[in-house]
Amino acid sequence: MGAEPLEIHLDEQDVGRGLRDDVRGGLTARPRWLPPKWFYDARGSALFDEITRLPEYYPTRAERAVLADRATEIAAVTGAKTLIELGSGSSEKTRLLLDAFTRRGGLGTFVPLDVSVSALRRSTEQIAVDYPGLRVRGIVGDFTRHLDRLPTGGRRLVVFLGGTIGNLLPAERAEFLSAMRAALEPGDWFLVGTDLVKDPSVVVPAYDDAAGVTAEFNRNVLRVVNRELGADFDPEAFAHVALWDPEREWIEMRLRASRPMRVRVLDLTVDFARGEELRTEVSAKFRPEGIAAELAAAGFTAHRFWTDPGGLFGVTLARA
Ligand code: AVJ
Repeated sequence: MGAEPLEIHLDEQDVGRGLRDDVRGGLTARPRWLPPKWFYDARGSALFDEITRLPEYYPTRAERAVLADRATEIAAVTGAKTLIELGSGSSEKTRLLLDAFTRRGGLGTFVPLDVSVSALRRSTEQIAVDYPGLRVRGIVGDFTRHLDRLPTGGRRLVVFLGGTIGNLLPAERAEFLSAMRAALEPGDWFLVGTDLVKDPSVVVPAYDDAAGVTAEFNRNVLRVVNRELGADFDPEAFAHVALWDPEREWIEMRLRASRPMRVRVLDLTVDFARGEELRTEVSAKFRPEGIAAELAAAGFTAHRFWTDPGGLFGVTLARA
């Protein structure tokens, strides 16, 4: 059947405006920050795929183990007609669900939503080839803004994998979960993957790998800003930092200026002192009781919670 043309809810103008607003807001704030969604141009998406194969980066393998174990059960319990994936990227692990739904029968449509046009083009074309008979409707959109644009009707299962929900700050997370619940009807389902709190000696290397792939991924945001906004960051002059925050139970990625620098971007002149840091990502880790409480606060009922055998990563199936 082939994938349907991508549905664009975020055009180049919106993306450009969003990036300019984030750069203006984040680079004039103290401490400085940039939101992680800007990592994912074609090169950033490829680097992230490389991260998922690193020996230190356990979340992808751990989540895949849960899905491999539970996909048949998820298909049976939800009986979904439409599978929607938020922040779908390559949709590689989602194939475990698509396989289970294919065995079971009854799934008609797959709707991946992502900010990355390049990732979405590749994944929708491949999935349409590999799952003939499945309607594949890719949506270019931002899961913090476009939940009201999801297809309605039929029994829906929305999946949000990889622990990407951990990129949202706690207040943003509460807002996202409420919007998610509001976009669903009673009887629809929500499947969410969350990396779990564990010893920093395991978490930190996952965000600071020996081969330096995560460092390149981190610096890629500066390349995106250079290309899209004509900034003159010297990415090589920024060191990759991954830091565990024990109070907030999250990992922060930062870029640390290795020398004093003056950067020009938009109409701004941004001076970095040597050692000054720019926060580029928060990746929150969760406790099972915290996940259930956050879902309940948004109006979901947590139905099942599973982990991989190592207890590294959690997957929750909740009902709207
Ligand atoms: C795709 C957001 C889940 O937070 O672990 C990987 C991104 N950042 N290495 C994560 C990421 C650094 C990843 N998520």
